[in-house]
Amino acid sequence: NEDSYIHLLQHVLENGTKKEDRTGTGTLSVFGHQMRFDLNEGFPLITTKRVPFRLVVSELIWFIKGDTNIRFLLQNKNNIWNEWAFKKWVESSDYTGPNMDNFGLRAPQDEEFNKQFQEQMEIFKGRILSDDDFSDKYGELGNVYGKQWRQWSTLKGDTIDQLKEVIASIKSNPDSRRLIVTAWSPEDVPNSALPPCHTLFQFYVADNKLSCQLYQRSGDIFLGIPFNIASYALLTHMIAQECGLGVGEFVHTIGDAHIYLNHVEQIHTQLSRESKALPTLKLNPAIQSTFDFAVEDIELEGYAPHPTIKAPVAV
Ligand code: THF
Repeated sequence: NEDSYIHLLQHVLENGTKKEDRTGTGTLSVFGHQMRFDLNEGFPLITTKRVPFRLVVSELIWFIKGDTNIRFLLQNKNNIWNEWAFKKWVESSDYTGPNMDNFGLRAPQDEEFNKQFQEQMEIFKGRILSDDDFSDKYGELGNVYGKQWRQWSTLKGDTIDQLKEVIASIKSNPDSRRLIVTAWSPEDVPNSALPPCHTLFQFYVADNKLSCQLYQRSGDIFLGIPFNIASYALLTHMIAQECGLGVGEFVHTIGDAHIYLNHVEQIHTQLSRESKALPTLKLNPAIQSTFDFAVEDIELEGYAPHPTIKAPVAV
């Protein structure tokens, strides 16, 4: 069940320290927190609000493909990475529309500005989808997860497919203590718009079951964390199916675990709700490789959550 997530919400509301952040929104924050989810007890998708699972699926498939351009996400009606690409666009010299400085802070507070922002965002999305040159230039997020997982650049100038190698190692040497994929590259940090939040993950095999632990350096507890739990749980199921293993636990370790101050009201609503039974994941059993899953091969059964709770994303 989702008790460990509910406990995290309560814990940070009660014990979090007020802390300013990069986005200027302000947070309540704790340092160093761990949650465990037994993947045999059901699929850990939060039920006290609706989490849009189809967005989790298309984002994970995007990572697994090694894709770093938001065009694929937009083709799947997934808008969760738009703000980061849009930011690059409106800060570029090619952009000539109305001033969009600090759009993330201004849009939720200023209705007039929000209208302009939505308008510019629609134009931007349209161009990403229809104009190849534009999308190559402004849809590209650079060294984000897809790149680091599948095409890690080495000093020598070649690339390492970390995800492929870790899956091969799970099969050939399941007792290994080196079943690691890292997204954190110190070399890239200074010129990256958003250095990876999911810094490193490790697999572990015991009793023919595959477990996964994620070290997340920074976690947006209300918006991001429910996605992140579902995403790594799904990845673990996919790799377990390929390797002929059962699933064990997903262990989620977070560095700076924070609640944005403009999410506090929403969290009170969420905490007033009773959690429901977790859904069950159904993967198409015919898929033999993690790299072959498409959106339609992944389904949930029995997901009957409480209604959506809207909240602004800090950029
Ligand atoms: N930055 C911040 N501030 N929070 C994050 O969660 C976050 N991510 C990714 C990168 N930077 C981040 C992007 N992932 C949503 C969910 C995940 C995101 C970004 C946004 C979000 O807004 N979810 C809404 C639904 C959105 C929709 O329906 O389109 C929700 O209600 O869950 C951490 O991985």
